[in-house]
Amino acid sequence: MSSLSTDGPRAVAAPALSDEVADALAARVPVVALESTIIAHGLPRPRNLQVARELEQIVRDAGAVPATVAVLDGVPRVGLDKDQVERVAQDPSLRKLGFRDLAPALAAGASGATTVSGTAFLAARAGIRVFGTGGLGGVHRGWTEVQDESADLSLLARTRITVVCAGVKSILDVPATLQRLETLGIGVLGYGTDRFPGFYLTDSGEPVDWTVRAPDEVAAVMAAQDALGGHESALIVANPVAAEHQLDPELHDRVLAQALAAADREGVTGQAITPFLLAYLTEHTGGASLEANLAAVRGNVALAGAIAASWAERSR
Ligand code: PSU
Ligand code: MN
Repeated sequence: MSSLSTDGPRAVAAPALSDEVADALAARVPVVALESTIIAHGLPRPRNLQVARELEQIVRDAGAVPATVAVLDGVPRVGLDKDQVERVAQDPSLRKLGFRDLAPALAAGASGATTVSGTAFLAARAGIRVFGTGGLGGVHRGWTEVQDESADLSLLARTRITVVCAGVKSILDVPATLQRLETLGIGVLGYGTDRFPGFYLTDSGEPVDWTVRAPDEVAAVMAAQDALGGHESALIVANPVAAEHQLDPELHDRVLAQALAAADREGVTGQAITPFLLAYLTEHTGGASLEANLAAVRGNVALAGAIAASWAERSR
C-alpha cells in the first residue's frame, strides 16, 4: 500500500527515480524534467501519447535523459517507464496536481499529472536543474475580479530550476504576469530575442530585458545564480516558437476572444480554465493552435536538452 499511514512521522517522501534517471544523475549525465499536465490535460487524446513519447525522444536526441514527472498511486515519480507514460496519457481519472496538491495526493494514494509548479518542485528535489515545457501559467485576464494567478509563479520564486518555455500562455494577462515575475524576483532571459514570446505567437508584444544566444550563455547565468547565493529562485528561458510555426496572430486574437467569452458564459474557473481555453482554441482554429503549441514545446524541449548538456559539461 503506497498511501501514507498515520503511525507518526516518516522519512521525507523523496520522489521515486526511474533507474535510468537515477543512473544519469549519479553519473552527471544531463537530465531534463518534463511535466505531465500538458500530456494528460493540455493535449487531445490520442495525439497526447504520441507527443509524450516524441518529447522524450527529442530530449534523447539532444544528448540528455528525459525525466517525465507524475504522481502514480500516491508515489511521486521522476522518470516514467513505457507503461507509466501510457497511463498518464490514457487514464481519464488522473487529477491535475500543482505543488499544493502533492501532499494530499500522496496521503490519499491518488494519481495525477503534475503542472509546472508540481513538476518543478519534484524535479528540483530529485536534483534536476533543467525543465522543458510549453508555456508557464500566470495571471489570468480578469484578475481584479477573480484573483486567479497560477501557483507556477510563486513556486518558481522559491525553486532553483531553469525552465525553458515559450513564455506564458497567451490566454493569460501577459503584461501582468511579467510584472509578477519581476516582483517575485524570477529571472527571465529571451533566447535569441529581445521580445517576450507569446506561446502560440513568436512575440507577445512585450519586451524582455536580457537576451542570450547559446546554451552555454544560459549555463553561465545558472552558475552565476549559484555563485550569488541568496534565495533559491528559478530562471526562465523564454524561447519563441519559430515564425513559420506560429499561429496566425489575427486568428489567435479572434478565437481567443471567443474562448474567453465561452469560459465566462459556462462559468469555467479554477484548475479547469487553462485546459478549457487550450481545448477551445484547438477546436476553433481547426487544430492550428495545437500545431503551434506542439512546435513551441518541441523547440523548448530540444533547447532544454542542449542547456542540460552545457550545464553538465560545466559541472564536470
Ligand atoms: N504548457 C502547455 N500546455 C499546458 C500547460 C503548459 O503547452 O497544459 C499546463 C502547465 O502544466 C501549467 C498549467 O503549469 O498548464 C497551468 O495551469 P494553471 O493555470 O491552472 O495553474
Ligand atoms: Mn489557476
